[in-house]
Order: sequence, then structure tokens, then C-alpha cells
Amino acid sequence: MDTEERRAPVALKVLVAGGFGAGKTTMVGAVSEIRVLQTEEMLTDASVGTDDLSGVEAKTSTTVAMDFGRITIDRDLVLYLFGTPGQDRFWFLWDELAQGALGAVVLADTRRLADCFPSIDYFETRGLPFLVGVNCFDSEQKFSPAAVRVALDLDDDVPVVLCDARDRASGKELLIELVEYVIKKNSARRG
Ligand SMILES: Nc1nc2c(ncn2[C@@H]2O[C@H](COP(=O)(O)OP(=O)(O)OP(=O)(O)O)[C@@H](O)[C@H]2O)c(=O)[nH]1
Ligand SMILES: [Mg+2]
Repeated sequence: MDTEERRAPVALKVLVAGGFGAGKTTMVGAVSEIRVLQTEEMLTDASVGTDDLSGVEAKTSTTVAMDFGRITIDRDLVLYLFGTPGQDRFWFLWDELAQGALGAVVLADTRRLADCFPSIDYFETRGLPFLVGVNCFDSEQKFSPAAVRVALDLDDDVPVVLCDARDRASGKELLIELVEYVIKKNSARRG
């Protein structure tokens, strides 16, 4: 076995964040090559008035701790994915989940765009690089990436990418774009 074959891939941690029902669990499940660890609980009548299901009426469960999955990007790079819980009452878990993360994908549902503000705020405040994936929910997206950038008041360099959270190739593309963005950002910082 030569050195080339023995080299272990770099493993990095990436968060998949965004508002309630934006498609985080769906995306981690679509791209992961291992059986995803999910912490889903049923949405019951008790959530009426707390959880806004408009647009995702078919949703029957919600993430209460995290989703965990893994994707091999190439033989040098493996990403460990941590999907965050979408509801405000689980904020206390975020610091734990964000520790040591390379960056984040923030999924946005343009029918409820404001729901991803808290995620964006969180990453901006902590200086953790992120990109915005506009989840297309059957082409129902109401805004172009340019309009989303304006609406979310994003810095010019933050990538905004259309995606389909159910599609493995689309999710992988988002993750590759995020890694490239972080590399570019870091090398710009180093000068
Ligand atoms: N049509 C369509 N439905 C989608 C898409 N992505 C997710 N869904 C559906 O939208 C609902 C919400 O998806 P989840 O993946 O549970 O969302 P989440 O962001 O993990 O939700 P929380 O953990 O509760 O915040 C589910 O019923 C999905 O089947 C999409 O791209 N198109
Ligand atoms: Mg979820």
C-alpha cells in the first residue's frame, strides 16, 4: 500500500440550519450515505398555535435534538452533517452543535423567508461562514436568489443557491459550494 492509499480523509463538521420545516431533516436524509440518526417527534395537536405549518401541512414530525449524517465528497474529504432543530424552544442546543463546525448551510423556504433570520443572525454573530440554500418546494419559490439576498440583507460574498432538499446531487452541490466558500474566505483572510 503506498502513502497515497493510506492517507485518511479530512473529516469536517457542517451544520444544516434554517427555520421550522425548511427541509433540514429532508436534506440530511437525502445526502447521507449512512443511516441518519434522527430525533423526530410527532407533531400533535399541542403544537397548534406554536408551530406554523403553513406551506408544510403534510409535515407530521419535527426535530427535537438533531439529525446526524455523513457524506464523502471525495477521497480526501468527508463531511459530518448536523441538522439543527427548527423550533425556537431548542435554541439551547445550538452552541453545542456549532462547536468545531467548519460552516453551515442555512435552508430557506421563500414562502416563510423570515424564519431563517435567527439562523443567519446566529452565524453572523459568531463569524461562522454560511451559505443560503433556497429550497425550491416544487418550484414554489417566490423570489430569485438576488431577491433573497436583498431580503435577508446578506453580505455580497455569501452564496445564495437554489436547491431541492430531497435531491442528493443538489444537497451535495450545496455542501461543495460551502467548502469552496470557506476555503476562499480563509485564504483571503490570510492574504
Ligand atoms: N415539496 C417539497 N417538500 C419538501 C421539500 N423539502 C422538504 N419537504 C417537505 O417539507 C416538510 C418539512 O421537511 P423537514 O425536512 O422535516 O423540515 P425540517 O427543517 O427538518 O423541520 P424541523 O426539524 O421541524 O424544523 C416535510 O413534509 C418534507 O417532506 C421540497 O424540496 N419540496
Ligand atoms: Mg428537522
